[in-house]
Amino acid sequence: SQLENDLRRAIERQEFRLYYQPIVSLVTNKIVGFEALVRWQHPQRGLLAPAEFILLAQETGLLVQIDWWVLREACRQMRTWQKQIPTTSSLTVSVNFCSKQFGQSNLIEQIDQILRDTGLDARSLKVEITESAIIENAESAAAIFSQLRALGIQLCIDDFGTGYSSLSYLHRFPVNTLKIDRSFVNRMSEDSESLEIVRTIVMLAHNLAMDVIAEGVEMAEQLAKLRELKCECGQGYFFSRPLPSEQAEMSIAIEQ
Ligand code: G
Ligand code: G
Ligand code: MN
Ligand code: NA
Repeated sequence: SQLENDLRRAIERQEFRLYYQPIVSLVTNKIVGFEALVRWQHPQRGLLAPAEFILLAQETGLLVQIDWWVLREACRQMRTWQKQIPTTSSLTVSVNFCSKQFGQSNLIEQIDQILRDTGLDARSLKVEITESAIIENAESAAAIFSQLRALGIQLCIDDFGTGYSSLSYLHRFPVNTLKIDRSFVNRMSEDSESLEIVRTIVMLAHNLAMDVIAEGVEMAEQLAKLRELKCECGQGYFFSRPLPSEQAEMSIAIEQ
């Protein structure tokens, strides 16, 4: 297809952009990090969200290349902010890994190289991986997690609660954070079952010494409930949409 040809060229032509969505502490109300989210600045179609090209990128095998670019750019950007704005040294940047990238045999070497090239401290990097990507790499996942943790990188399970999660092995993974899928957060104000699911995920995380990010926080009621449940962090339109880098930078600069 035309879009597939365009996608192949988009990498060489550097048409991808990163947007940064703030992750906010529900205790201090301050930004503790950003999730880097890819966009495609298509020469004719304009700025495309991942929904419009991620599946195609996955099917054509191009998503791995895109994700490596995303990792490098996110690390470079965070390092730049840390040099410019002293208070950002404790911020993390979260990057999504697709299943195929997570399973690559030279994963650790490539990440280590990017950290050295960009000068970013491994502790400032957080890798987000979905439950389904873990299942698809079931045999190697525990070893990969351990190696990433040994480097100092933080680990987050994304969209938690939606995948086919095997709670029985969650405790064997050295994961730092569970990110509650936004579908539960969306419904938690009206729907008592969703509220109970959120409560249960928070308890599970805390019992396993993990912290929690609630995704898709849009309303003050949700925020109040999440605070009550002792959920550590929130992410969503209530706080901020994903922002271009200049605006993300302003949002941290004004917090100083
Ligand atoms: O950015 P949005 O707001 O539209 O993202 C939609 C979906 O695309 C999310 O599930 C998100 O995890 C995924 N996504 C966004 N950026 C990346 C990326 O750089 N790599 C991968 N693999 N997925 C991404
Ligand atoms: O899980 P992914 O990595 O799937 O999550 C990021 C996605 O969630 C992006 O598409 C982002 O634009 C979207 N998102 C972030 N905050 C909100 C929100 O408050 N509401 C909704 N509906 N989507 C959100
Ligand atoms: Mn994510
Ligand atoms: Na998510």
